[in-house]
Amino acid sequence: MIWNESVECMSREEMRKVQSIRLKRVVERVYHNCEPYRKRMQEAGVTPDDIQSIDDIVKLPFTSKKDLRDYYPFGLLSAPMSEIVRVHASSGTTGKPIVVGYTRADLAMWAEAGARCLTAYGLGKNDVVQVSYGYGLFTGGLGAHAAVENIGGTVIPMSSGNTEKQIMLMKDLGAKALAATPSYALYLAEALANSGIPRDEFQLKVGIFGAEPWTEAMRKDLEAKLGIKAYDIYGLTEISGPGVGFECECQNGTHLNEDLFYPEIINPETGEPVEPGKEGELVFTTLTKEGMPLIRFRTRDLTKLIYEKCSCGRTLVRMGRILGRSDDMLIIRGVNVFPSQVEAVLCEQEEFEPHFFITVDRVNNTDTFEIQVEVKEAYYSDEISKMLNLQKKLAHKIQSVVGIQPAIKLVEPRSIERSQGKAKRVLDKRKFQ
Ligand code: DLL
Repeated sequence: MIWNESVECMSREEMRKVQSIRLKRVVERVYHNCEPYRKRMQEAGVTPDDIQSIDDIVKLPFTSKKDLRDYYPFGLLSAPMSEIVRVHASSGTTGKPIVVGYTRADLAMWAEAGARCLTAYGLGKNDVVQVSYGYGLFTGGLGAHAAVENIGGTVIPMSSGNTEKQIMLMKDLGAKALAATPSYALYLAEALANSGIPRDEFQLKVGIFGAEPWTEAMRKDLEAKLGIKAYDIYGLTEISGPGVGFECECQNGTHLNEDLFYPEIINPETGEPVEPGKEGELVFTTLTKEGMPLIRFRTRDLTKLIYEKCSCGRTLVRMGRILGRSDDMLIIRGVNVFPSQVEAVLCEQEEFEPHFFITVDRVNNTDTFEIQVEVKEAYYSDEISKMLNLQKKLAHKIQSVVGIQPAIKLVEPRSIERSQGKAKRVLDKRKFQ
């Protein structure tokens, strides 16, 4: 099933027409209604008249996270406050959050994007969906919630936390799908196993996982532990929230709702477009938003775009898995390391749980790289030699993937703090020096 076939299966030519019309409209909107955008365009010597088709997008200046902070809270709105019916915010690593305002039409557009996702996961009006993303300023809870209502499904607005109750309601209310971060889903999987309730008392079949990078290996792990099919959902507060992109049954990349959010991939160093199919930084222009449209917003997410038609019939462009944000990337002794690489190794090793914590520091002018890893119950032992062997094996494996050797610290099962939202897996002490 496809929610909006006329759009999701549109020919490339038609899609470009839609994108061109919408781009012109949104550029007019920000130029006339948002001072910082007008100034920025004037400085770049561009006027709305210079934008005649989607190809002209490269003439427009970028927007960055810093702009959202500089114009905190409402400086980038392109609609009067009287039109704004909701705000969401994303907490940055430092200082003030980023605040986004939505008009009624923005919320409807977002719910449309979400409905396309859920339909692609095979869900419909007869299905119960447990939304275990946090409700509140975070877009996960309310975003997924609106999507379920839009397809006519039944939403359990659980939010995150209260794990025992999550399990009870999942069973009692017959949830077919669970929407959560992959790390929280992992936690729920553990809790489910420990509950002793037989799996066949649950109706759960579908996982709707996103809000943080996760690997193919983690997908397999979650699918095996929960007995479900796990789908990716992608999104970010600045652009709307969950539903910017979704996987279809082919699971061969994440389709982007490109009639609503126009994607580009640029070289993060130069800002120039990369060759088609190459990896780089994902940039979005919101094509229909009214409250806070963003032009060429630099996400810092690293991925690539795939334009070949998907076997599901959708023509919506796909993006590859997100390796991580450029700001998640650690540079340790000159080597680029993504926490997702560590996750992938752990999921593939029988002896360990994919729960880990990386600590990076600088001692005597040299970077240190330590990873705490949980050993599975069955492999945890008091015998030092056994533990040393495991440690060596893992250090070696990680070195072969990331390029440098970590100091592995093996810890007892269930000793690393579980996450109920986005996992925090890194402490970079060098930042405080
Ligand atoms: O995480 C929105 C969301 C909620 C998406 C629920 C999916 C499900 P932010 O808090 O603003 O918004 O964080 C956005 O999270 O730029 C990516 O770095 C990361 N991210 C989101 N989805 C995925 C995904 C929400 N499926 C940032 N895979 C984005 C990898 C993801 N990274």
